[in-house]
Amino acid sequence: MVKTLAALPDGPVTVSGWVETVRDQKKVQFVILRDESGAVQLVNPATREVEEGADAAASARLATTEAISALAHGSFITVTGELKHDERVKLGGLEVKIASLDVVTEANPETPIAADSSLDKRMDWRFLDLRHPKQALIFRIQTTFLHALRGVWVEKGLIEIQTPKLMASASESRAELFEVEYFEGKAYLAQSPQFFKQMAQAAGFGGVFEVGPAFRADPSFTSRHATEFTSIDTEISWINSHEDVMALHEELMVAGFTAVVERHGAEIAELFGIELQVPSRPFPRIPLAEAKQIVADRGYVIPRADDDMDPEGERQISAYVKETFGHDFVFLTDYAASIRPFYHMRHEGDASLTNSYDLIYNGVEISTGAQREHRIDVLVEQARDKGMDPEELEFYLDFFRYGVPPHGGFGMGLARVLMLMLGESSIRETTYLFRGPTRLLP
Ligand code: AMO
Repeated sequence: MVKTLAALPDGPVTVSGWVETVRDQKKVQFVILRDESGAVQLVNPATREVEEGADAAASARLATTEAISALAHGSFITVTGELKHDERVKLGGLEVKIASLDVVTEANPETPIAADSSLDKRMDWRFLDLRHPKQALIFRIQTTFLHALRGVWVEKGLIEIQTPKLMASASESRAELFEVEYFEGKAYLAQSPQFFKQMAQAAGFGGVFEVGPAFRADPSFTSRHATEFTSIDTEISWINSHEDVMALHEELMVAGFTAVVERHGAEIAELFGIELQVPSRPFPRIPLAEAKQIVADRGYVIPRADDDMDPEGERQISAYVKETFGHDFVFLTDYAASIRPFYHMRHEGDASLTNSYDLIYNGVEISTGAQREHRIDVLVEQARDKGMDPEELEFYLDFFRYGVPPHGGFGMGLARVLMLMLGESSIRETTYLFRGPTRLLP
């Protein structure tokens, strides 16, 4: 349970927490004790020796002094004493004069990580790394953000689903597929809930959401890729185009950012040095072809032969949007069919373009969304177009053979949103336990 140190009244208290620092002076000892709600300064007038035959109280004071001198950073202790609110005390203005002290669990005296340890080393010792208030704040923000999104979904009557993570087929590109032994056969780890969230539209649910794990066998070591990540997914029926999906997407982001700014704005400013702003609606929208032209005009030509934005292109278009519209978000729309999955609906009258978008935030893609193709004959054709065997997709294609409304949705990487919101350099910082090509521990 989360306690609040600051809310304790003056007077006798018992407090528990981790030893952050010990200042062992000749006449007085100071300990900074921290729990999940903050810090308190413990003070103990030192008793360095007692005369032979001294009373039990004097011996106890000596024992407490010696215990404090021997305290290792990170030990978990419980202290009883007198609490006093005193503004002069740094780190929260709380001081407890120690009456008794109990070392509940002692920490090894050598701390394996320090403030300047490498990210990799910190990840090896993630539980110690997470003790820093800045790290814990990331996950408080995540809690607030997701809670606000859920508020919007629930208010609108969407249904929460949990889709299976063991699948018989790929749900995105076959290139990034984890294969696992499954009794006598094979199974695949879900790359996204794509097919199952669409199934809910065929089932007549109207609208669904899921916050759950997604797996990608991506061997890259970038700051934005993990082999397992938390995906925020939603899918809604009765849409006219991807515009309706973008409108919901904006509403969710505004709700999430509003809650985070209201609840954590001051702490974010203090610990991350960022004045987080709630984005204004509508977010700017730029068709991809136009965005590429803008980026080229700024002197950056996307080197890849295909039609996608690359990371530098994303940074450039974000810089342009910030300069031109003062906005941190931009929807890039109307991606070429050649670089989109078979299930994206194509433009009426121009099959080379799709009713789709990516949401870019502070220079990085955080989301992909689209209207889906719901006409079975067109869908089968588009699958064939992508070199896929419709027979392998029978279970999915069946959804479209018994009546399905026009629908669409998006998937968004949770750790990427937090990374960009807090100006962090990698999703390793904003993932509770990161998984990458060479990391399966802890
Ligand atoms: P996409 O493959 O673009 O689309 O993924 C959606 C979002 O998920 C996040 N993401 C990742 N995050 C960390 N590590 C990865 N390896 C990784 N891969 C993707 C990104 C990305 O924008 N089914 C579609 C979505 C939809 O159309 O509804 C999909 O999965 O933030």
